[in-house]
Amino acid sequence: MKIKEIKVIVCSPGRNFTTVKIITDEGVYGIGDGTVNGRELSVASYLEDHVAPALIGMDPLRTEDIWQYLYKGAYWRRGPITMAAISAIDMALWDIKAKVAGLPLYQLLGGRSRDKVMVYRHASGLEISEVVERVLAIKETGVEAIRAQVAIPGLPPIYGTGDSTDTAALKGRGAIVPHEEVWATHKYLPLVPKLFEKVRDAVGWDVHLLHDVHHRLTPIEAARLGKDLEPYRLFWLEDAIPAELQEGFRIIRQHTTQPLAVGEVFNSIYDTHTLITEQLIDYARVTSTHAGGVTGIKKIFDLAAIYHVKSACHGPQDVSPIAMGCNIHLDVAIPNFGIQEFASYTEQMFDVFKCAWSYDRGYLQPGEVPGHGVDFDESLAAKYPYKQAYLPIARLEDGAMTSW
Ligand code: CS2
Ligand code: MG
Repeated sequence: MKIKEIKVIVCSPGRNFTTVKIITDEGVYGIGDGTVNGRELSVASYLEDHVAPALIGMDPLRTEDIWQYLYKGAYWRRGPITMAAISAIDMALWDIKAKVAGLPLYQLLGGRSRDKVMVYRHASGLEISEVVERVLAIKETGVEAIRAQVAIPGLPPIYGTGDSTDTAALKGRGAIVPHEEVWATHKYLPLVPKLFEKVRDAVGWDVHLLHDVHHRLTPIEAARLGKDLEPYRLFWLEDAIPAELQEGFRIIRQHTTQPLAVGEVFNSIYDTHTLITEQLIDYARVTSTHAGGVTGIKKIFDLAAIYHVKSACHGPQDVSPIAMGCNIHLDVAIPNFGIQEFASYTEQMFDVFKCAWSYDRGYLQPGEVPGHGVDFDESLAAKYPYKQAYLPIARLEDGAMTSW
């Protein structure tokens, strides 16, 4: 079997996605997700200009060798664009391999280790009372784990609180530019424990509660927040500090028993190995789109398993339904599954990406069809052309740039 053709398609059924389709000389094909939010065209260009031409004629079943060819073979290693391209190819190749085997992907990853995949869903709002209502409403739908976020009084709504801001490009300076958010740590820090006091009171102790800091604190601020949240026993505190400073987690760890999660922006095992081997985190949030596909995140989760670190694949809407499918197959198979983020998708997205995986009352199932079980409607996708969009940026109240 040989790789005959590689198509790269960028479409926008409500948001932008970069999708790869690998077609073999025997007619079997596989699809993969290479979406990097706000950088979709860069991944497409890397794939089209540099990756696809080199892979034509190769044996698609050599998933590990092709992964190494693209990773070790490239002098310029790692980075979100390169790794998203490798991820997309890798997912498509595993799809082909599992289709050829006539098995759902999870069977090739060791078979089932569990019956179902627990998810967490998002509750957010401008006021604490609004968030509490949403948490209760989500709980009513059978969900057992909920992330709660609230806007900071006196500041405009930010990421994860009001309307979604994560594709909010604005017209300005004669072009489309990123939406700008305002951040004030001293207003945020006392607010979050108040939020969780109210949420915990309302929801009781059977529901797991999570919170995403989105990389906005320093280590000592995060340590303070972790201590203040201890009475409410969060499932985790996510992305407490900018993720690239792995040493910073030592400071947080010294001060709080609050479980910690990080990794949605990581793209290789080297971004996270200190955090894992020093047991500085509890959950690794890498996802198949950004950390090297099925092959890449399996390596990370296998290392993590040795150090009591569990999986928690990133799963917002910009991780496409294809990558969500791959994540779910890994989630059922690996021994150290923790939780799966699930923001779900719109009907328009589900029309373009046909999924064998399914969601019901707080749990996901991978489906039993051969491959990863997600197909892509190319002609429908063509009706939704790419639309320029950005992730927001964040500034302090004095106008200085800050992490988001
Ligand atoms: C978030 C994401 O899902 C999460 O936890 O942090 O919404 C993230 O901001 C986006 O995926 C960025 O593209
Ligand atoms: Mg996050």
